[in-house]
Amino acid sequence: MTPNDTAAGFVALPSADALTIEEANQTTRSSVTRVIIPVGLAGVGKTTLLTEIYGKFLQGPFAGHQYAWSRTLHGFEQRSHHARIASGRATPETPRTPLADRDVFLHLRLAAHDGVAPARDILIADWPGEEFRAMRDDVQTARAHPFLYRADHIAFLVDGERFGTQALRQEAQHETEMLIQSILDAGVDRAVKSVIYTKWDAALRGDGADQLEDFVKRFEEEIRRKHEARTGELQFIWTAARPESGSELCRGKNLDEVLRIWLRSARRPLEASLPPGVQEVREFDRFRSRPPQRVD
Ligand SMILES: Nc1nc2c(ncn2[C@@H]2O[C@H](COP(=O)(O)OP(=O)(O)OP(=O)(O)O)[C@@H](O)[C@H]2O)c(=O)[nH]1
Ligand SMILES: [Mg+2]
Repeated sequence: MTPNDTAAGFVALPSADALTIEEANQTTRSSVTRVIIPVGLAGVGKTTLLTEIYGKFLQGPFAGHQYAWSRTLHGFEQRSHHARIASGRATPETPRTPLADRDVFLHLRLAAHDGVAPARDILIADWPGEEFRAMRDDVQTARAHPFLYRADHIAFLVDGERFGTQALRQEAQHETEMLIQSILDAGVDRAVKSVIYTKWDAALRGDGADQLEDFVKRFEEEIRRKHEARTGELQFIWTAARPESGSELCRGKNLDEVLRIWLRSARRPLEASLPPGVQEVREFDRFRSRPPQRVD
């Protein structure tokens, strides 16, 4: 079955769990693809964000698009399983992303809901927080990731729950700043486009909720002052992918906005080269050798 079959009303059967770099390369060569890398330490909510976006498409059109196909349907299903009531758990949970997934991507093909614009492929990294911790602690680890340089959009995720908790927020801010600095030092400046606060439901019920607005305002001013000269204008979005029951925020709050800015991200020019001193690795060579077709 091919993606074209979905246009005829068929549903693609589950395929791979996730794509390796080589398989992702094939996707980016063959169609208009946005490569998105959500960045954040363990537990910030990366996998939950992705699975909840997928979940929205199971309910119908979302963010001006509808689901057309996925090469990683099984991977989305596996990641969503624990969150479903059917799994029998009292609290929805996302399993920790294993270290072995340090370079895998999930894939979605989305058709424009108006039926006019061409379908879009989107590859979203689901890498474990440990890998980003290693990047934070050593810029060489970031430089060794060929797909970091291929990203059209790097989004930094910030744990809203920690930002809403007085005892945790200074450390959370510090960790985020170190991670941003380290990844920027790897030379990906213009791909860094957004900062996404996760778990906003938990931020609002934390013991520091009454100073949250001021804290976030100062944090954003600081990030803009330090980095926007390199990154260009950054967008800040708060989200609640999977709020706890009783929250006034609905499930998937603001994920439509997240997906829209991901899809709008300008294609990163393939000729965008590695910074001086960074060795090209085999996969990156292969990727650069055959530029994808551009139709937008
Ligand atoms: N209250 C609340 N909890 C959330 C939300 N989003 C995610 N969580 C919880 O946060 C925990 C960690 O989420 P994950 O998506 O596994 O985090 P991750 O960044 O993928 O973590 P690693 O895979 O370990 O790097 C899970 O128990 C989620 O249920 C949210 O919007 N609100
Ligand atoms: Mg994860």
